[in-house]
Amino acid sequence: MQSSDALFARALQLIPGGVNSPVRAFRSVGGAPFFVKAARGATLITADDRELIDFVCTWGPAIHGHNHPVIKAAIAAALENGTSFGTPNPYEVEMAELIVKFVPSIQKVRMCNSGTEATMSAIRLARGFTRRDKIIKFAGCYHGHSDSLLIKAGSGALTHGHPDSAGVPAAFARETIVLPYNDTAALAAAFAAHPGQIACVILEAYCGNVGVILPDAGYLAAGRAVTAQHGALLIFDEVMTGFRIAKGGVQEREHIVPDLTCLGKIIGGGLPVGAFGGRADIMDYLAPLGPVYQAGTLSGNPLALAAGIAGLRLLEELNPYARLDALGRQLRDAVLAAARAKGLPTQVPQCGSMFSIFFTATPVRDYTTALTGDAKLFARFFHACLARGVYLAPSAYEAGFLSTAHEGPAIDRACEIMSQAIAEL
Ligand code: HOZ
Repeated sequence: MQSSDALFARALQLIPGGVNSPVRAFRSVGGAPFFVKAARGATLITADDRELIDFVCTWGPAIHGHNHPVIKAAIAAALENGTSFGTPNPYEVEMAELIVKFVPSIQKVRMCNSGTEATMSAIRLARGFTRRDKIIKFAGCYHGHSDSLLIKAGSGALTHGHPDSAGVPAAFARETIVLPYNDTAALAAAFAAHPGQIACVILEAYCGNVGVILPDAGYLAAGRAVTAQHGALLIFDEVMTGFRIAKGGVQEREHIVPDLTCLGKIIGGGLPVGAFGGRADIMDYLAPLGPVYQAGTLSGNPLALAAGIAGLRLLEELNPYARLDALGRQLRDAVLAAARAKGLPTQVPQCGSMFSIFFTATPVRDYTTALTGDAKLFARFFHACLARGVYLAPSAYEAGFLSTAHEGPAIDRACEIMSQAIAEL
């Protein structure tokens, strides 16, 4: 196999930036991305035969680690019967039953192919149901790359300096109201300023795309109350947090009942999947029952759903959330201890198997405070970790993810490496 450098040189000729999603590029940390030829458990094996302890976990889906034998076997079994039918298949019913069982706010669900499709479709459904056009999102929250949502967006849009993407018509952007996260007064003021015009509020209940940011006590409940009061829908984007923070996602942990929920990542077991669901009366506005159109040739794909169902059943069987939280706390404590020893002001927001590392003295509670993190120092930390065998997301504004496969030697070694990397900064 060619080296990562040789493969990247070829990719640069034919693929914009050499990557099929900007978050994979190393432009904000410097250097060039490595290519991966295989992944097992907590480990990536690069084209250059390096073994890296992976905290990207394919950007969230790999909660059981890479290439889990149960998921692999489920895909192989499904493959025996074909790859796509273009008609309903039994996996779709089983997946819907599992989602509805674990996420009680979801009474009906529609499968699609990515988190972007899920959020885009949920927004259209909210607009169709309420017959209103405006939506509210929060600065730094990233909900995929549809036009209405690429405004003050996090993730790669922020990492690469384009939180307001070019190509989004001004007329679309005008319908998106952007507010600071964790600011209840701003939310109430926006509803007061646009009476009867706001279709929905969409948020990452726990932010993961500007780094991890957790809601202040009472913030989500205030969001639920103000949307209900004004006849707007509350949409939780749980593409990252669904089945990761708890089986029922953030909404289970925080006891909030949103009107619609967007899912993805874990429910595909590593294959491309998205889903959105919620109150039956709202979901029944979708075609063919209702006037809101949404569709997809590969939606409910048997391979993807077989993988996702196997992953969800494993979560049901193992209930690994306390173990994952212990791993997250071990990592957070190690990083904070090393930073303290170095005299380096550092924040490590962590919840369960999600974490971020911000080099700042300012507690991070929204987009503005996230930007106080020293991105140049993060880049040095990133490379110091990578040189020693730990792969973090190549951005100061992404979440890190843990899997059950990190338990044992991988987490111990990673904590040691991250501590050394901090000492060297
Ligand atoms: N939500 C993921 C990153 N924050 C998406 C990964 C991607 O854009 O490729």
